[in-house]
Amino acid sequence: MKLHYGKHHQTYVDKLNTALADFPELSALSIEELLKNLEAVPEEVRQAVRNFGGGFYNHNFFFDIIGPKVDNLVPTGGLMEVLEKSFGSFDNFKKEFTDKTVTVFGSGWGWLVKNSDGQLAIVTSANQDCPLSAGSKPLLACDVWEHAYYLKYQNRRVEFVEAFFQVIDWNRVEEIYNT
Ligand code: MN3
Repeated sequence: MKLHYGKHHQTYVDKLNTALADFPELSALSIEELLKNLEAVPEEVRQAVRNFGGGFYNHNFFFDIIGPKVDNLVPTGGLMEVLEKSFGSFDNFKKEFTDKTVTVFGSGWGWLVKNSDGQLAIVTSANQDCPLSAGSKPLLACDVWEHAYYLKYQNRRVEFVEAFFQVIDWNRVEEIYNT
């Protein structure tokens, strides 16, 4: 995690800043605004914003919703009801999230998102693509690039996602869901 945060995450931040150096009007926007309106970003830096901006946002999000010591392994507020309603049960949600996330082909992410119609959905994205660019609000993110798990889990992605579920800060996820 230290390597992931200090090196991989930092690289995205640095590369985004370099890419935007000649675009002060873009630097003035929040990363959310940039990713939500990728098509409005000048073509010469659009891919850089998509890759490095996505990498910056996605990692910030990922590190925000996990923690070394969590109080509860499932949501305790209204989000639990919504998950049960949307997926039948928390266990079903966890199974579907895990199945979809471990089968991401190549590098990418597994997400729980709230779509613009208010429905929850489990989606995946390739590379550093972000659900914000598809009009969805991220609620939960699991990084399944090899750099996220290979040092400790080698090819055992399922074990990594299982471990991820032990460190999700559901109180934080609930906050994000409610804002
Ligand atoms: Mn990563």
